[in-house]
Amino acid sequence: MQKVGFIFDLDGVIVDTAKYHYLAWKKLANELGFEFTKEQNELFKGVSRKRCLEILLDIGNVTATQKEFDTWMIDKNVDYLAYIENMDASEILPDVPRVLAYLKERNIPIALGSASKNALPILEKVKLLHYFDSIVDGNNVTKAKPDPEVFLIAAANLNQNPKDCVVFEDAVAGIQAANSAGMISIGIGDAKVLAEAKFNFNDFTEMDSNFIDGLLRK
Ligand code: B16
Ligand code: MG
Repeated sequence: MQKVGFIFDLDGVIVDTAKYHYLAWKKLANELGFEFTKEQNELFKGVSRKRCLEILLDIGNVTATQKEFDTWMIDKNVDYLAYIENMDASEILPDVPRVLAYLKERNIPIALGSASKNALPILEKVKLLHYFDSIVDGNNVTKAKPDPEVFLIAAANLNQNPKDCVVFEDAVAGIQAANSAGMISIGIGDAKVLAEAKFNFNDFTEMDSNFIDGLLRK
C-alpha cells in the first residue's frame, strides 16, 4: 500500500500559541500608542512574523524606519519567548498526542509545516518532537503561506508525492497553501472560516480512527 505523509501545522493545530503571539503583539502596539484587538489578531494566524509587523503598523498607522522595523521584530520575539518559556505538555491541544501516536504506531511519515521560527523549542517544551520525521519551519522557507513551499519541502523530506500528503491547518493561508501543493487539506477550527479545506473538524477529538484509516487507504 502507498504510504501517505502527514503534515501538521504548529500554532493553532498542535498548541494554542496564538494567545502568546497576541500578548506580544499587543504589548508592542500599546508601546507604540495604539490598541490591538483579539479580532485583529485573527489576521496574524499562519502569517510570518515580518508580515504580521507590517499589518500591525498599518493598523496603528505607524511608519517605521528599517532600523525601527528590525528592532520591533526582535522586541516582539523576545516578549513572545518570555511568554512561552514555561510552556509544557499541558498546552497541547486536545487529542493531538492520540493522533500522533496512532500514526507513529503504523510507521506513517510525519512532518511539521509551520511558519514559526520558534517551532523546534516549542515541540521540545511540549515533548512532542520525537514524533516528527522532519521539521520544516520559518527558518527553512523563503516564501510564506499561502505559497505551498513549506509543505512541498515537508513532502520531499518525507519522500512523498505531494498528492499523497495530508495537511492539518488552522489558518486560511495554510489551507490555501496545502491546496496549491495538491495535498489533502484538513481544517482544524471554524469550518466557515476554513471553507476551502477538503475536510473540517473543530479539533482532533472529533477525528476518529476510521477517518484516519480512510486517509491511510487513499
Ligand atoms: P514566529 P504556524 C505561525 O505559526 C503563527 O500562526 C503566526 O501567528 C506567527 O506569526 C508565525 O507562525 C511566525 O511565528 O514569530 O514564532 O516565527 O501557525 O504556521 O505554525
Ligand atoms: Mg497555524
